Amino acid sequence: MATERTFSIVKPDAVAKNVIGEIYSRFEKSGLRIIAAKMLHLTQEQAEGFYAEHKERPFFPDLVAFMTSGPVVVQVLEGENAVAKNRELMGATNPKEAEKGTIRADFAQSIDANAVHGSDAPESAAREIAYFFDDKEICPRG
Ligand code: RTP
Ligand code: MG
Repeated sequence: MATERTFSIVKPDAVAKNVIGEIYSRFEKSGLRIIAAKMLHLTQEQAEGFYAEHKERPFFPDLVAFMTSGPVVVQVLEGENAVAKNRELMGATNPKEAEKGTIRADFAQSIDANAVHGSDAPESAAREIAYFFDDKEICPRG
């Protein structure tokens, strides 16, 4: 199986809860490698641009307000089947529907404050990685 990359965000609620390390530990235990990472406080413009595909959705203003409410940690994960593996670790968008033992079941409180973001396909992963990282900030390992 081919090595793949995905893009991930530890959202403001999880940073505020002090569970960055617990979430990173789940990535690592699943075999995914963190090959780029940084903490930042998204501007309104950065959040709107990142979620541009949801611009017309009724939850868009709340989503942007939430994502700019505090710092986030953004990372690139690499490994076999990284996109699907990360989605599995995250659980369903709504934590009430997320399977036991997933990041959202364990750390999220609502569909807005749902602890993490993860790319939904290799194509969106490539776009999202490029949105936040220059090539020289990514440190793949052999
Ligand atoms: P994400 O993009 O954050 O990884 O989450 P996702 O694929 O599971 O969900 P998506 O449909 O892409 O929605 C992006 C984020 O918008 C918020 N949302 N709120 N109130 C609502 O009905 C609603 N639906 C989505 C969530 O925070 C979701 O993660
Ligand atoms: Mg999504």
